[in-house]
Amino acid sequence: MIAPTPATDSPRDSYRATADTTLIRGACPHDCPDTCGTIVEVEVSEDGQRRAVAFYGDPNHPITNGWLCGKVRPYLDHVYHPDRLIHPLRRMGPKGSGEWARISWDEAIGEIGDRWRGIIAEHGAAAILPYSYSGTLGLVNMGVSSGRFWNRLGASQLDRAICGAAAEYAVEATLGARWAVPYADTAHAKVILIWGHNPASTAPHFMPFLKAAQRNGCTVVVIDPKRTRTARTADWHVAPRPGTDGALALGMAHVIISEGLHDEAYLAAHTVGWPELRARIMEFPPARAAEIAELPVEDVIRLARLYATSQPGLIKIADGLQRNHMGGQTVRAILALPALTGQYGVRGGGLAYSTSGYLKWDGEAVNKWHDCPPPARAVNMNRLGAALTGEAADPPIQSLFVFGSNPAAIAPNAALVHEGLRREDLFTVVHELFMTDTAEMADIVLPATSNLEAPDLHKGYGHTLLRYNHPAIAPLGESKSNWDVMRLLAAEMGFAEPWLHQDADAVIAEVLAATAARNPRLAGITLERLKREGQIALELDDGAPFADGRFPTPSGKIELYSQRLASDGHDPLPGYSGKFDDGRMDRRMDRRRLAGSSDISSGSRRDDGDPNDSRFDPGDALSLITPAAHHFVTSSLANGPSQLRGEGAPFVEIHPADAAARGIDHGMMVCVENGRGGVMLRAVVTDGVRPGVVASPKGRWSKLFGGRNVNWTTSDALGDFAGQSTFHSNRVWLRPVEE
Ligand SMILES: Nc1nc2c(c(=O)[nH]1)N[C@H]1C(S)=C(S)[C@@H](COP(=O)(O)OP(=O)(O)OC[C@H]3O[C@@H](n4cnc5c(=O)[nH]c(N)nc54)[C@H](O)[C@@H]3O)O[C@H]1N2
Ligand SMILES: Nc1nc2c(c(=O)[nH]1)N[C@H]1C(S)=C(S)[C@@H](COP(=O)(O)OP(=O)(O)OC[C@H]3O[C@@H](n4cnc5c(=O)[nH]c(N)nc54)[C@H](O)[C@@H]3O)O[C@H]1N2
Ligand code: SF4
Ligand SMILES: [Mo]
Repeated sequence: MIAPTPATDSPRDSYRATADTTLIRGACPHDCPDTCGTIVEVEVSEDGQRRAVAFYGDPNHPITNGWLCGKVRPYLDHVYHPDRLIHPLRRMGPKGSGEWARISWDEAIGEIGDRWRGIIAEHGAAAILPYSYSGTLGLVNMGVSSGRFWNRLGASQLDRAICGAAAEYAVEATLGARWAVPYADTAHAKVILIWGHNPASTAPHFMPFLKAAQRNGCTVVVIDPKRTRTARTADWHVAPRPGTDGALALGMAHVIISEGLHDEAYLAAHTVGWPELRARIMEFPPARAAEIAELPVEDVIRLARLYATSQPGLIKIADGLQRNHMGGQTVRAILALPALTGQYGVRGGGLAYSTSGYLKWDGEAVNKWHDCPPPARAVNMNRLGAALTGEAADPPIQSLFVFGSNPAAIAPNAALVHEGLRREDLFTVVHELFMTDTAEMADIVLPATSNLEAPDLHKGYGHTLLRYNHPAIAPLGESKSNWDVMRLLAAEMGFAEPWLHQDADAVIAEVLAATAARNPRLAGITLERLKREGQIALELDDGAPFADGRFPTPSGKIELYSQRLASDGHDPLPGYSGKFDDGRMDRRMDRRRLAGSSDISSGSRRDDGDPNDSRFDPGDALSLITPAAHHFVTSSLANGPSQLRGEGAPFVEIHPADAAARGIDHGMMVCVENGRGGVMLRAVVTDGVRPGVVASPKGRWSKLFGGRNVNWTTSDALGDFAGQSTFHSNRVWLRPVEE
């Protein structure tokens, strides 16, 4: 397939094409709100071979603006990496031994079919678990490939709650939809609270807009236990203890109400539950909030006054903030602040979380539920280790099919995940570009295409642009896209439904048409136009989100008191429960305890720990957060030479006072451990983390660094809402080790 070249007559034309190359438009597939427009420069040899020779940001994409982040700029090194998997492989030695034999696709798919038919006969199709997440965010290769075939098969459903489930639930319950202030409207803000979010690394194209706002006189505050790259550019960095933001927000609300800075008229007109919330807020005087968050009370008061008196006031959050036991209620408490001050619907004020709610693909077109057996039981992806070692008992998981994810490196409680993956009776297939920590544990490895090699459609979650990804080059070796593998598996399993055999473009056209029939924001946006024009913006009203004062909740108002939460068994008011990880619990003890339990949704069993383990004195515990690495996207790109150079050796940041108390010097190797496991990291002694907190970025490939990463310590307990992961609720103990 030869993709068309982009238009070259645009007013801002600065493409670098030469007479010998073709330019192909694409979209960055990574889990990042910016969803950049990319340009691939392709050389076509005389015999028709296509080779990508340059890769850069599209100058005609209004968010990308001609530049890509440092992670993705060297993308051609990723595409042409010498370690790319290019043939299917079958395991020869014991699991994880690295002994492989090359096999054909026919053999690979035939063997998968044979194994699955046997498993289905004995246990039913629910004994097969697909595990996929954010390797690509494309409609076809993520959404549709994670739905249709698996639903038709009757496999276990995967509850995809590893990232932002609690915030999504909280925002939808409170405001009715995930709508966000556009990046460009940041210019109108007079104060911006960037709360538990690090856009300098995780949404880099927001930063020029933030700087422009600052030049306009906007005050920027970053609230983060770590002095991140974003915090360094802020006017004020506030560093609370992790997990205490709910109390901080309620304490700020207390100040706002006590000083009469709230907007009674707005609250009366646009909210439900204001009197009840008011009573709740009264439980959090600033002194109490300050004590919980371990901040000076003056800072709580100052922050509240600053936010309530500088308007428009924008609060920008992402998902790192809520990866703890109280993440959902934390977000609820924060969402109450713009309601108190009447900032929803004000241009440049209110909330910037995600734009995902403007366009949700038609679920039926994506998943074909009506043509499939009833959904089988769901397995929470955060509980993978537990599920593989007995928690998912009826039926037991006998086969795991991983694509677009690297659970051996990114899932919590890694020791238990590995214990599960080592099971001799577990038939594991991994579809990957590289021999990741997860692929190493497979029985069959299938080679996957990179983003340059397969078509797809992308929508941003930080903006409202849609962009088609034209394939630029042929698949490397024998690699195949996720969707092409689903089509092969469907044929192997004898499923004749045409919606399991369409090509990617037909899938896109169908989902677009089905979605457009219900969502006027897609009016007139067709596959043909997307292929021709580059990005197309959704049709949105001109005003700020919620400018008409209507919220798509059941009441039509902001639900400060949420009946939906009450019905789901949660505190219907924003609150703060003070629930933290214990850290002492041994993972095996936990599993034995679980053997008698059928409840996989509660996280409470983590609370009691093993108080007898003398290594773990509660008085010496530190709180470990594992934020985004600047140079990787979780574990994607974390095997790239320039990304690895940028990130350096795996490290943990620790405050000088905490380091001194443990005899840790800058540069020493330290053991970071708790009852779940441990990892060796290089100590970086810095006041860039607050006392009591240590920080080590997520995403390391264990196999490159002694076989372990920080997820050997993280907890697989679930958070307050929607089965949320709790990576940042993690208690650890540090000690120096001999080298
Ligand atoms: N460079 C890069 N970009 C990425 C990713 C990546 O791995 N690398 N990952 C992508 C993905 S999957 C996601 S979900 C997004 C995440 O985007 P972000 O949410 O911006 O990223 P995180 O680093 O996970 O978390 C943000 C910040 O929250 C802080 N934090 C942790 N716990 C707390 C707390 O209790 N309170 C407060 N106030 N702050 C807290 C951390 O120190 C961190 O600086 O980024 C995406 N973009
Ligand atoms: N300690 C700690 N761990 C965390 C987090 C944390 O905050 N702390 N954050 C969590 C979060 S927010 C997230 S979203 C998850 C992300 O975890 P994952 O969703 O697993 O994402 P990646 O680590 O990027 O791994 C994606 C894999 O998919 C592969 N891939 C890319 N494109 C394709 C494709 O087209 N087809 C196939 N078959 N494979 C492809 C890549 O090579 C890569 O190995 O990690 C979580 N892990
Ligand atoms: S990771 Fe984000 S900032 Fe980097 S190129 Fe992709 S979309 Fe753009
Ligand atoms: Mo994520």
